[in-house]
Amino acid sequence: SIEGAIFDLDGVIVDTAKYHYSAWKKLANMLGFEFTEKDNEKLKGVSRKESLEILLKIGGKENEFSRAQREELMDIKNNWYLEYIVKLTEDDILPGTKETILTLKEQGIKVGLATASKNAMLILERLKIKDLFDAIVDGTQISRAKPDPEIFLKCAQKLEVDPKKCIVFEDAAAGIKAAKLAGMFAVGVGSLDTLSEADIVVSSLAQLVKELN
Ligand code: B16
Ligand code: MG
Repeated sequence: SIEGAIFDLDGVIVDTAKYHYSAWKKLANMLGFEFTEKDNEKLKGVSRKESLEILLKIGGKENEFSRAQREELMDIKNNWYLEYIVKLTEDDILPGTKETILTLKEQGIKVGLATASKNAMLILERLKIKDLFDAIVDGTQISRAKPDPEIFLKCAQKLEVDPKKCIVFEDAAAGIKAAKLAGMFAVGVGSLDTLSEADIVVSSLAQLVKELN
């Protein structure tokens, strides 16, 4: 039986994935190349640093920048991203999110958040949902990015729940892989095309709520 539920943030609870995409696209254009929505799938759930590596490779510029310049590029991208984030409000919480979390809690299931984002605390403050979680693990607390299972195992540990008794809600292929490597039940939130490794796929948490009712 399930004792813990772990949520991804970007793309599951709030649609920041589109802001990440806009900011990365702007960076690619600044560097002189195109960056498509399909390219962007490879960045979902992946750390900022690794995202930049993937992006530079797509533009054929993987050998062009020093470490210091790469830090600068990441800062530029993050500042663009933050311009969107500071405007987030409670209305940006995706439909079905609160209902899903509250339903789980009513059943005595502990609820955690596991996100690769280093901006997570800011986002949670904007959305006013920090208190909904019994445990939070963000990008500042992990050393290995998804698809490594570290983030989910750490969250289960904080929740004091056996990883095998956890269910994960994820929108990224890398996150589904991480959840499966952690021995958890993985719910893909999005499309079957990209999330085929998940145990089940729902199009959104709103759809899940509708199906459960
Ligand atoms: P930041 P998640 C991930 O969040 C995003 O999916 C990914 O696209 C992003 O690069 C990563 O966070 C790092 O975010 O630049 O804010 O530190 O999906 O794991 O909640
Ligand atoms: Mg995500």
